[in-house]
Amino acid sequence: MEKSLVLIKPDAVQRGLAGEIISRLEKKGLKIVAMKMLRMDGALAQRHYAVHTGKAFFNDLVDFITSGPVIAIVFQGKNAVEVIRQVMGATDPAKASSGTIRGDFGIDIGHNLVHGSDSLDNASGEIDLFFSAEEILSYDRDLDT
Ligand code: DAT
Ligand code: MG
Repeated sequence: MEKSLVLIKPDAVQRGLAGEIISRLEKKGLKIVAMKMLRMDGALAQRHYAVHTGKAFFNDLVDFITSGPVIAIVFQGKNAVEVIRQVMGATDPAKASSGTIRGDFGIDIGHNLVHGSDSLDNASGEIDLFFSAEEILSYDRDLDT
């Protein structure tokens, strides 16, 4: 079963939207298998967003993601990577469809509330940045059977 990394970004924590975001992903059917709150430092931010190094928005992105606490969550489920991207909506909240997290709660591409891994390969690398193997739990839920 696929696993993907979600970050509830500093703007969502500040605005009291953490529960709403977790709830939407949980209600979709995804299972939380790891979760922690942390303040990312510059080194972690640069590694997490390494693919964007050198882009015009990179420094603002690192400043933003380190500006306050985030909640890092590993969600597990069928097609978790793609399903999470659908529930999140398009990168630019101004263009994201209504009914998605970004479409319903955001307007600014630099403050788009939530991160979700964009491929299975990247999910695995991103999960390893935030969690040790022991922090990722394996358990059954009644609704999965
Ligand atoms: P996503 O978060 O949807 O995977 P991404 O990986 O292309 O999007 O970019 C990472 C983050 O960088 C994104 O969530 C918000 C910011 N970002 C992307 N493109 C941007 C742009 N053109 N201007 C400002 N910030 C941008
Ligand atoms: Mg991305």
